Amino acid sequence: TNGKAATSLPEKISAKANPEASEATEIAGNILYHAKYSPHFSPLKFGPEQALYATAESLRDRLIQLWNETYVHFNKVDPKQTYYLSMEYLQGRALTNAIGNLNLQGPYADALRKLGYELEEIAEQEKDAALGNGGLGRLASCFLDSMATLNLPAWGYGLRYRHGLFKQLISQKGQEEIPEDWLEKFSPWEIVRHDVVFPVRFFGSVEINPDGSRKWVGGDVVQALAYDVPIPGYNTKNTISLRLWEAKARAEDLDLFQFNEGEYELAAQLHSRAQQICTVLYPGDATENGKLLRLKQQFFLCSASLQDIISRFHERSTTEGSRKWSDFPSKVAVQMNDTHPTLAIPELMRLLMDENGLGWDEAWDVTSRTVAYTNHTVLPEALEKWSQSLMWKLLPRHMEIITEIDKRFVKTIRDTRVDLENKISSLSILDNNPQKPVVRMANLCVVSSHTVNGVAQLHSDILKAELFADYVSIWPNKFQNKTNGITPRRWLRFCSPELSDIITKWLKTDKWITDLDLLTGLRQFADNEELQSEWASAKAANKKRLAQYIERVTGVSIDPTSLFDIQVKRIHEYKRQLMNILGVIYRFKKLKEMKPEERKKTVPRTVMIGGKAFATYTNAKRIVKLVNDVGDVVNSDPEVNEYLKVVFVPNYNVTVAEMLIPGSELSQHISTAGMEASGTSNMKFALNGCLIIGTLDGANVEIREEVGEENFFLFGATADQVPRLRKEREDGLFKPDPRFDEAKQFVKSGVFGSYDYGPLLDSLEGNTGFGRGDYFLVGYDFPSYMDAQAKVDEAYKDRKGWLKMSILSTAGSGKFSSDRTIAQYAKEIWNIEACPVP
Ligand code: NBG
Repeated sequence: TNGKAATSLPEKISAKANPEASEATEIAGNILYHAKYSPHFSPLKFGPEQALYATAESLRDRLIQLWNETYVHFNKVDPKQTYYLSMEYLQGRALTNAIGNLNLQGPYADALRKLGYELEEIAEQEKDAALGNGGLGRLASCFLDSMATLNLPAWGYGLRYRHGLFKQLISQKGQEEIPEDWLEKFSPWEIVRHDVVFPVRFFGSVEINPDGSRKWVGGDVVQALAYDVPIPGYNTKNTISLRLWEAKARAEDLDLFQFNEGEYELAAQLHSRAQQICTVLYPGDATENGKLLRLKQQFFLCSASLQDIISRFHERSTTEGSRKWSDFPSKVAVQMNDTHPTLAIPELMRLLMDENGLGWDEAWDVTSRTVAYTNHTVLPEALEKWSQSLMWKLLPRHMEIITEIDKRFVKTIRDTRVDLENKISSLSILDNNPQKPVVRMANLCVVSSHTVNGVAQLHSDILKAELFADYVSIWPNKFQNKTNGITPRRWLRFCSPELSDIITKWLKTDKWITDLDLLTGLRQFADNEELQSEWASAKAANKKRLAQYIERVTGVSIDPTSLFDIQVKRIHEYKRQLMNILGVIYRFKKLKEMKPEERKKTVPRTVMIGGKAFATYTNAKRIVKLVNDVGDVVNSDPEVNEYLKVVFVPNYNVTVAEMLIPGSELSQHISTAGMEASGTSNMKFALNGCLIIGTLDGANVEIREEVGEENFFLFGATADQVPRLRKEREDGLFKPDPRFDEAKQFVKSGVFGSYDYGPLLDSLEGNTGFGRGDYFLVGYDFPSYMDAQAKVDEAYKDRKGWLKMSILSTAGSGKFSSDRTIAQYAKEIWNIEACPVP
């Protein structure tokens, strides 16, 4: 590219005769217009960054138009609409995605070329919107893409965090966190809506009116201001909204008197308190203050969104006053993404009763027919429980309502189910244990929602059999499964155009992009040599691109012909990155012991591990450090580094995933069975023709069914064996495999540096008093894991066999489109229908 030549604004754009070219000319003119007249940059400069913003703004014009058309159409048709409430969205970059969904790839690339840039180079300038932690947030973003693509009347609601998920820096100390700054300049994708503002109250007290009705008064009131991010569907006009709330103080909250007295901080205290609410994603909640702030965030999302939903319910009334509240559930569906938005329940009750005069029974009927709850984990530490005293302080009216919901629920059980009498203490919403009285948010969700779902078949089965078993006996029809999915646009079409083109060529259609089941059509060609060779060269190109990226960000040069083995996800003990690296350590030791000619017979591997550890999760941070230390030693070992490289990929995020996944050949999804609710990167890898080594956990089970068991490297205990194995492990009845001991010993011997790995390794021991007696069963699963890895090496030696498995993996991934998932939610939970803009 000639980026340098174009740092000042081009004077003229040459037009050509054909229509594509004229569209490109128009777009180029548009981009220039924004470069000149948007107030953000000096109009004389046109570097890559200016080009990005101007390009994005030119696209935004189109998106706003489509967004408006969609809004007007929905208002006219007045369909039932879904509102997806989520504390997290991991949107990643938007430029390539918007251009791709609007099918403007060619014209935009041409337009930018006229201005001296390549589209890819400009796309590279964009920062990720990382308003989420991991799978749960990325799922929400995939869902938005599918809702828009399926023309569903559906919107997302979230928070506009000033700083998204931290940036991960790897130093000699291991992981360091630095604040992320996606709004440093500004985001070209959001439209601030000064006309959409709602008050949200905190603290205060409850007043009883003469007629017995109640009113929440006093406390602090902050303003929720809407920012709309338009979400275009693929190949459709429908463009929906991700509405993100920002917290603002009111002008009158500034104490001018104090300010003029020179007490600036005091004067602006309400401003700074309002500002705190959306400052960071997931503020640490170890302190009381931290807990209070998180609870404020959750309530802020729920209150603003519900007020907005109710005002739209009124707005769409055709004739004044024609709306009946009992119609609300046939116009509105609210989906709670995990328990974080649980406060939507008491807030809707409050708005209906206190602000709109409904009685309890009517309000309860409306609320419980409107809300539904998705559970995303069975890990006890992630099931939210809020202190009752904190809740009374921050949300006194809501605690009254929750107490009443609980009282009525318990009474119904006592009256109708004597057999559950001794279960009441665990089924109730309030846990009144005098040591630590809490509100169990998951229980509130189950009691109040019309539908509860898990996110993969195994997970949903576990919810029904264990976590929510007694509720199932009360409401057998309340519980469903909705296996997660991923958008095939971002996760195949746009991140791997080479492979996509091959698929389109062999299927003779590109309809698979919105009908992913069509991929099964590839099965008949899995043995075809021509397809295999095209497949191999697309994969090779993606691997080469990945190798260049790795070298650029880590300085480690990797062999693009080695087997690329990847594990990327949040670092957590249950996900067992520790098992992966212990396997690598064992492999390294064996390679060291081999004679050179023996080594030559092995399959060269590059193991890449990436992911962020929660800032205060010590063992997870130790794992990050260990992977980096092992990498340092292995990669600089001249005897071995031709056959093994170990890379820690820093700052894993959506954009890094888009680079890694297309270049992967083997990926690891190796959680202790029963602990990973679904997993969604497993689906992305499989879709990109990457083989999985994994346990029978989460969606792995269904992926293996779909791609065929001969195309999946399975190992490990099953979920139903886990409790017994844990018991045996604790009781000292477990005999470790010698390979497991050897790998741990090797670390202890100090080969990987002087860092004290004692506490980390102790967590893998039976009952030593440290750790949890190998709670995650790394020791138990290690031998079968190593055996499965040996099978991987054997399989990789057979190039044709491997390519066939790779093709079959893609061919079997159709089920995992989020279009399928969302179509099921629409039909089986929300009861909504498509509403395409004509
Ligand atoms: C996560 C699970 C994953 C699952 C995603 C999306 C939470 C609480 N849960 O297994 O751990 O894929 O949700 O459903 O983040």
